[in-house]
Amino acid sequence: MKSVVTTVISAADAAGRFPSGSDLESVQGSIQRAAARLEAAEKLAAGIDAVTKEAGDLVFKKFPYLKEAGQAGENQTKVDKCYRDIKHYLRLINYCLVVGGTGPLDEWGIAGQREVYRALNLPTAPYVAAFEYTRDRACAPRDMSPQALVEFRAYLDYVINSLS
Ligand SMILES: CCC1=C(C)/C(=C/C2=NC(=C\c3[nH]c(/C=C4\NC(=O)[C@H](C)[C@H]4CC)c(C)c3CCC(=O)O)/C(CCC(=O)O)=C2C)NC1=O
Repeated sequence: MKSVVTTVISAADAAGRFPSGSDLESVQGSIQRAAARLEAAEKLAAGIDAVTKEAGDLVFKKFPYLKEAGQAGENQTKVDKCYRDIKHYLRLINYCLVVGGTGPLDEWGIAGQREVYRALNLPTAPYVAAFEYTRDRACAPRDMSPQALVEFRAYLDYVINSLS
């Protein structure tokens, strides 16, 4: 799985050299932020059901048309899949916080997502709204420390950008 460490090592290996000073600086920067990331991962895991519910509720409040016939939230099965999708992304964000890189999101969440949503006729704006809401609602020190919140928000922004 891709992380800052594997990325640096494989780039150096491909070039047949030792990691450079700036390579090592980026590894060191990531390790220095590890405590904040692990705190964010722990707090997110503890609150994942509540965070998912709030974000999903926001989606159907902000886009009530989704519950109309023929739309992506027209029945309970589809509504449940929507909340499930939000939780999938949050779980992948949790993995990224642990790994210290975007590998889990890139490999399991983002690769192919556009094709899937296009094929299923799912609008992406509601996903964006869900994660923007989560990003803006999360608050330090109530939910986690300011440093942990920076790390959590960075991956939320990464998901938002991938869907925007
Ligand atoms: C781990 C990474 C991962 C992701 C991200 C993922 C997404 C994902 N969401 C799906 C479906 C779905 N996703 C939704 C979601 C929504 N409904 C709404 O009203 C909103 C617009 C939206 C929530 C924000 C719906 C309704 C379906 C079913 C669509 C259908 O059957 O027509 C499907 C098709 C397979 C299925 O029906 O389960 C995938 C692959 N699967 C994965 O494994």
